Amino acid sequence: MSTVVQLQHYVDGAWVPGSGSPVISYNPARPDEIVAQGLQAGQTEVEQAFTAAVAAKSEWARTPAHERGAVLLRAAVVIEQNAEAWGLELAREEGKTRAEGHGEVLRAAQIFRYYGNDGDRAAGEIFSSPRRGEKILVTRKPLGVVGVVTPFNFPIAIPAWKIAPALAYGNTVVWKPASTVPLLALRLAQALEAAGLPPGVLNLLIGPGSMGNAIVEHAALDGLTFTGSTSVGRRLAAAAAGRGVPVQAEMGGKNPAIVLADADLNLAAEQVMLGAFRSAGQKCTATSRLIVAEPIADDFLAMLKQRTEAMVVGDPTNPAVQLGPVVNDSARKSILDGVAAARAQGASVVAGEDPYDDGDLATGYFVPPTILELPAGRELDIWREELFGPVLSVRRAATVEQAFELANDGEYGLSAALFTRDLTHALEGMEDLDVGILHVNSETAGADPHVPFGGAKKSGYGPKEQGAAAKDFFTHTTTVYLRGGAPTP
Ligand code: UN1
Repeated sequence: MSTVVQLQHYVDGAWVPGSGSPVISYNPARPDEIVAQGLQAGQTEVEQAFTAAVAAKSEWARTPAHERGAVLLRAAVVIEQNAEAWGLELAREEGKTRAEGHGEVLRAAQIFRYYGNDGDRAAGEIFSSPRRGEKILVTRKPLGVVGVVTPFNFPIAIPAWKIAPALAYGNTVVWKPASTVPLLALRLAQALEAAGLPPGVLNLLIGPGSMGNAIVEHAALDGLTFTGSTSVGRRLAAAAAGRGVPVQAEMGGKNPAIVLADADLNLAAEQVMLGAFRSAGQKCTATSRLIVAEPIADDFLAMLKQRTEAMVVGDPTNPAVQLGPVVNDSARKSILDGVAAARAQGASVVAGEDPYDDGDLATGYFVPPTILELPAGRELDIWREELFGPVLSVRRAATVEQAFELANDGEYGLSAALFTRDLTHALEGMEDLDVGILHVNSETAGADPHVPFGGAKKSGYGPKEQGAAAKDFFTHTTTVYLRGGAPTP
């Protein structure tokens, strides 16, 4: 039995116990096991965090970008050195497999390394002027104090995507991670502390959802970046916009994989399985819809059924396990309710058992990997609503055009995967699929730190994340019309 970690908050360079109500995080594979516990932050800590972030902001903004980057690079080393141990903690607290947990921690290090080096890249632009003796410069400045609100499903990678660029570009941060999976937030703050981040530049508050409101309503807030559910994201974005605060929100997805008749079916089956079931489907980029060409549909569904039934479900810290639990009991209930509703509305089960009702899989928050085929020509909620679990809905398409129409059906447009060996179809997909991220012959999830990440349509709001796109959110530009005076004699 591992030790219980004591949760604390990081405010103005010090670890503090918090003045709010108790918070406990459990192992979702064995809910009688406590992973971490402590007291939540309260309004007192929110005030202290903002005071510290405001006090630190001008000095951090003035620190040369190279020096800010050096702190991030040192943090990357600390994260990497701890990747095994923190990856295991992540698997224990969130429920993704140990290999995925380890991979996520390494990914956080990679993100810190990318932004750590950004201080040595271009810092602005220079234009010619229509007037003699003048140059026009576009320089960048940090927003100031940025609120960072992050979800449970990538408890270190998503914070890294937001915090690394926020700090690299000279902002100070007040950060509220999801209180259901708080442990990796502590680890990230510890890495930055060990790397020599000055006090007040990053403030970590573990608190309830309502703390997101306290952050967005705070008078000292200069920007807000959020990843999480559509309903919370829209509410926070509206509140931020109402106060004139710039906002970046990454929200829902209902991402399709489209398997055309000419696809490499083994590759497509392997990738659809990864997209649908890794992290138990708890990714905004997970594959939750499959659109399969009619002529190959029976064969392809048989391949998926066989692979789904062979999946090893269990404690994610066991290296043989491929699918762990979902994050908590209410997630399990809402996913199972969604499956039951789809079945009641006419969906048929391609693969998937009834809910686990005895043994460890019933005690933990496990959901059987499930594939449902939806009846043609009928509207089912599961086709449009994000379940955030290991559930894939399937429809057949008679033509490529119909496949793309089905893929574009819905309010989200985060990512899509297109499986084809025909270049013409790949090019048509690039043109016609209304998404922020398109994978040709790979799964819908995955993101590299040096390129933009984010959705089309209602999946996101505000500038995209990562790569050069992050700069658009975390800085504002000043256009400088630069002339000299008369030459001194
Ligand atoms: C990935 O696809 O590997 O909330 C990352 C999410 C996304 C991150 C996806 N913002 O799931």
